[in-house]
Amino acid sequence: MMGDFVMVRTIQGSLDASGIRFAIVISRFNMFISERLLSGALDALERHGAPMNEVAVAWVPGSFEVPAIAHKMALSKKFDAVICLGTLIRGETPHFDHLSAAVTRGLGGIGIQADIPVVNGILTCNTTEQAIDRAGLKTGNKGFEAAVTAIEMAQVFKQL
Ligand code: INI
Repeated sequence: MMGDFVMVRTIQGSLDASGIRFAIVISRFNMFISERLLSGALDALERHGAPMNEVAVAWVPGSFEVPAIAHKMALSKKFDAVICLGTLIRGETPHFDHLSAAVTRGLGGIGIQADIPVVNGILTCNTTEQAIDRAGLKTGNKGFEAAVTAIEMAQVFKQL
């Protein structure tokens, strides 16, 4: 019963982005889709009150390069959260499985090591159509969702 636990301290993040400094790392590969993820992320930050003049956007060639720059930005102390965006599409490379595993593992490690939230907004899709659907068509915009996750996580970090 919920009432049995009234004395616990609940830690949970609000979706208030005011005063939070965000970095975005984005891959240029599959730019047509990734730029829509960026629009979604910026839209989410602005609508939740983030100081937009403090948002930094770093472009890298491909998703494989995202973790290295995310790591640098996370360690710089200039940001409170890092949002990583990119688009990996299986149809276009036999390296898809290696690339997506390396990127996912890389980002997970950075977040834990750097002690600020590092959010994985990199699409891993089987087809271009699936990627388009996740970048603002049928299934929302994963860039927007990644930014909202970063806001919530930054707020959780603030409480700890
Ligand atoms: N990078 C992507 O971001 N998405 C892809 O779909 C992709 N494909 O298909 O190969 C891709 N490859 C480039 C890779 O991320 C690196 O930039 C490259 O291997 C150089 O390190």
